[in-house]
Amino acid sequence: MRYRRTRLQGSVTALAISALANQFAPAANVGTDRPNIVIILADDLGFGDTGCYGATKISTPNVDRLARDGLRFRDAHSTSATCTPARYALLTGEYPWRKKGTGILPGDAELIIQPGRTTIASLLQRAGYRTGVVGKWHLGLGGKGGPDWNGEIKPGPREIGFDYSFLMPATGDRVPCVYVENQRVVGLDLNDPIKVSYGEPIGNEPTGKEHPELLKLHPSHGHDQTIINGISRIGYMTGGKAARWVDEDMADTFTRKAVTFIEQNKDRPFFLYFATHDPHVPRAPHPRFVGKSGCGVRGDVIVQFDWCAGEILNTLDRLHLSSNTLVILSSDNGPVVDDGYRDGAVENLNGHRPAGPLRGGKYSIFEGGTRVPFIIRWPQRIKPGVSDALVGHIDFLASFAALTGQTLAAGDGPDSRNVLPALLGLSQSGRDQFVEHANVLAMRDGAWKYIEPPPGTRRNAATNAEPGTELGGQLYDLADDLGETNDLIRAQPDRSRQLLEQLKAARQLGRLKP
Ligand code: NG6
Ligand code: CA
Repeated sequence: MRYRRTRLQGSVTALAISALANQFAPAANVGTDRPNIVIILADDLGFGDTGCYGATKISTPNVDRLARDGLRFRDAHSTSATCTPARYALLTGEYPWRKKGTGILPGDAELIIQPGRTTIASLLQRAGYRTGVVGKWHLGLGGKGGPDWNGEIKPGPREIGFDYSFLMPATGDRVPCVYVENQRVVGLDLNDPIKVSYGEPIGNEPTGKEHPELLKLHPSHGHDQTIINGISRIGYMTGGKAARWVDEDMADTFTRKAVTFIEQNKDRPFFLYFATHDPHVPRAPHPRFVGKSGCGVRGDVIVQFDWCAGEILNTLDRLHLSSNTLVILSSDNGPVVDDGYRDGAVENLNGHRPAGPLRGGKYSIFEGGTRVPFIIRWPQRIKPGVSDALVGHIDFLASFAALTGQTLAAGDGPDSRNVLPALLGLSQSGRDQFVEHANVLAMRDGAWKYIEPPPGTRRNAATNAEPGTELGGQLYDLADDLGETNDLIRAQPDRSRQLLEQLKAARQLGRLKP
């Protein structure tokens, strides 16, 4: 037991006892193994987007290699069908719908996770890990009033447990289009300060709305404000010209930073949260990936994502770290094809099915919204295979606590469950119940799924996504009907009522039964 900080197991006696206990504990609870942990989280990658999950048109050799050597889950979930709430839950272990202000954030939002709160990063820090986040953040930065782009940007990742950060602050399609490394905008010239507005237009830079002739990528919905790198965005921005990113280089930039973090920390336990931009919009692959998928630009950025994942795996191999590194690859929410730019993704799909056999996708309460690719590899401990255990990103907190021999304090990760035995392939069962979240909530109890009725039924105008809501609610038996086409709400009123009650209890109690 060589914890740098032992807030939770303070006294020497406690340490000795727990060391002794660990000696005899079942393998899944051994708290002295400290594998490096790398989470590779794609943005909007669907259940059917990779070869190991059945894609036949898009080639993803690196993701497939990870699956071949690891455990591939078929019923693993993000909490939510969009980004901010999904990432909030992944880090905190709390259902995002319990907290106001966890919806899709604008690029100038303040940090929505309370500084000092236990997250997977601070938990691993306590176990002696060096922690880093590279890539998409989208959880807000700064205190009240949002971030000071021209000064020190805090609170942010550091205040919730990350020693190192290199961020895209919000999304690729939202201003400001600059990177933030630790607490500063990278490459900022203070004589050209950054200003950002999500209300009134500011400055006199051209917008997509007024100057479509300047665009290399045209919006299909929204996305018609300040033009950066020939692409109009959500929000207005002026200044920071020298600091602006080039979309085509983003995958390389993030990958380089992630690889450097691994190299610099190869001699100690480290935790890397590598959150790629791909395949989110705007899709602007590096020229070497253009046309490589045969399925249009969305396919090309999936090939680019696969390359990024491969670089991480190659780095672990090169540094002889693979056998004791736990790698998890997943996605923050389901897939979407037209998400606001006319990039040809719809026209060029070429028969590819981003959600595979699932109904719905991003924004949807059907399984396509939150059932995501999820592969875990730890050669020293996990036997390769496939698992149908029900698990969620929300369970990382409690499971990593178990892995590193820590106890969570009351109130930490209230909805997180220790599913470590399932993650390690020692058990085929994960959690019994799980709440899925899009515009409404759905209760999963084993293979049964109850979708609550919406306040009003509407299609998502921006994307034509299928929200999946029906007045009166819906009931599906996923064991028989993975594609959610046979609504049993009328046929099974008792079961529907029971699931509705479970959902109510989850809402009220703040806690599901373990
Ligand atoms: C939506 C955007 C969409 C995307 C999404 C967030 C429009 C019309 N649509 O509001 O393009 O940015 O927000 O995606 O503006 S997420 O993966 O970060 O949740
Ligand atoms: Ca997303």
